[in-house]
Amino acid sequence: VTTVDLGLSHTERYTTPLAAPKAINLIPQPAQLIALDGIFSLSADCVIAQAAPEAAGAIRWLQAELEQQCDIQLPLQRTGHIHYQLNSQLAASSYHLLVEQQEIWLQASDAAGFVHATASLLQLLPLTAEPQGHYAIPMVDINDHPHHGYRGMMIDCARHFHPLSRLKTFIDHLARYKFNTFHWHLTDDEGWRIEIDAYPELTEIGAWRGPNEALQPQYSHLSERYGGYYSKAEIKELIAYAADRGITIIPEIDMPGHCRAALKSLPRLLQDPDDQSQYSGAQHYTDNILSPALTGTYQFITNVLTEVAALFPAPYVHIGGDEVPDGAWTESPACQAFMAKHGYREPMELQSHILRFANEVLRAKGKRMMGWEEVIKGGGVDSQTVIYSWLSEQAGLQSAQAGFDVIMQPAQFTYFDLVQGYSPEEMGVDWAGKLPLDKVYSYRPLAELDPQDPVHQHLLGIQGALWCERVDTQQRFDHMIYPRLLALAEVCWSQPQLRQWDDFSARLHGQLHYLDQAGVQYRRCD
Ligand code: TNX
Repeated sequence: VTTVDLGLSHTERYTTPLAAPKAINLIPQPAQLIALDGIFSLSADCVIAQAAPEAAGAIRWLQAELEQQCDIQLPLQRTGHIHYQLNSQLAASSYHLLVEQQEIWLQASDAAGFVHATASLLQLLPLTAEPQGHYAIPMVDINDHPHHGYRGMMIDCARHFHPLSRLKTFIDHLARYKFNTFHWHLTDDEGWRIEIDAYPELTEIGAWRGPNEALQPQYSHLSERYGGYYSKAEIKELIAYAADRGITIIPEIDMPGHCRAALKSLPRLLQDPDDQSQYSGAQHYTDNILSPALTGTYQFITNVLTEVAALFPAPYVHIGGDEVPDGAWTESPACQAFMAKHGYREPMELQSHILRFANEVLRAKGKRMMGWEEVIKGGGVDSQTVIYSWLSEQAGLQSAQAGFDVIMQPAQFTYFDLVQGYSPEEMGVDWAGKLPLDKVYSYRPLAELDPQDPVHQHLLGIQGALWCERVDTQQRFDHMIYPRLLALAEVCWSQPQLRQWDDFSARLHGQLHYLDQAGVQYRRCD
């Protein structure tokens, strides 16, 4: 065993992976890794020992991955070589992984810990078998725990529809890199992607573009319908699939802005016929905002959120709340009367009115509301609302200082729709600058704050986001996400003092071989 002293306390003693007998390229970097001499030979003769119910999902995931990667089907029997053991001494989400010559031990105190231990084991698995047919897993002793509790990725499935199979593969990768949350952006101006029993129009109309349809005139030249939605059965399937892999799915129903698909699908309920307001949002839509003055708006919110709350087991629902532009609601007699009735002076108070209503619906269903940072405008929402800060690091700091729990998703460091290099052919937007891999890696949330400042308690974690205005194919999806996802994984998980760019780049090469084998069309590194 070669131990390298990095000047850390003895509890943080760390062995650099470079000292391992075989290259160990774990991402994210674990808190403590000791490389041992020798290998465990994994073959079709290996057996997984039956374990506590907390390990059931992780075991199913291990079996699925080994079948896919190695064509090996490991049985589950009373005794075996691979042991999932409950260890109540370990903190939530942390794990101990010990690979010995004859046995593998995965210890955790909860389902999340077992999944993360499995992720490390899967990363130790070589890409090719030895000539004798077995896979040589290097012997290691790993003690590991996450730095940030919430480690998420948002995918915009509204601007373009991503088929369920694409999302499943993506969830496999989220789990492999120890994320624990998938934020599912299901509705927007360009599409409504979730089946709602109360309003079949939302998916009959709102999920499709072209030919000759009202939703997106610029796509009316298309000769075939283009788009899609997720049925409730498919959503349940994805929730269960993600749950095995330790991933919670948080649904987002964006309101009161970004609602064009809903408005065009349900004009009888949602359209204010006398609204002459002139506005144009960030994406130039002039007709995408729910009206606070229509009873239909509240019926719609109640019915949709009730079905969403029943479908998703997560304790949270995200209600959007972003990008309502100036000018909204200003030239509507109904909105003016509504403002006078409630004594509101600013149009933004109307947004708060709608969001507070949504919050009541969710609270009655036992759910906590989440929203983009603009939800604190115009009188704002309940202080229990979780705020996703996206415009800047500074805005996140302010929300946390105001007492909100925050998820940091600053565009400058976490928006994977941003270009990632300097060539003019580079795909992506640059309204928040360029976002090369090393910039993602450099992100430190709330770094300006004194480490002892109690405001840190309001930082729940970090999220990356793929907005998909321009992401319509698997190739583009992969190109924008990978390998930046791996840099973000380490930002989310690893202890800050263990994060070193050169070391990460070296380990990344090992992971890129895996992505190649898995057919991921990642952006080549410079
Ligand atoms: C801002 S971030 C948006 C999205 C866009 C994205 C493009 C946020 C809450 N809203 O609607 O797709 O910028 O980068």
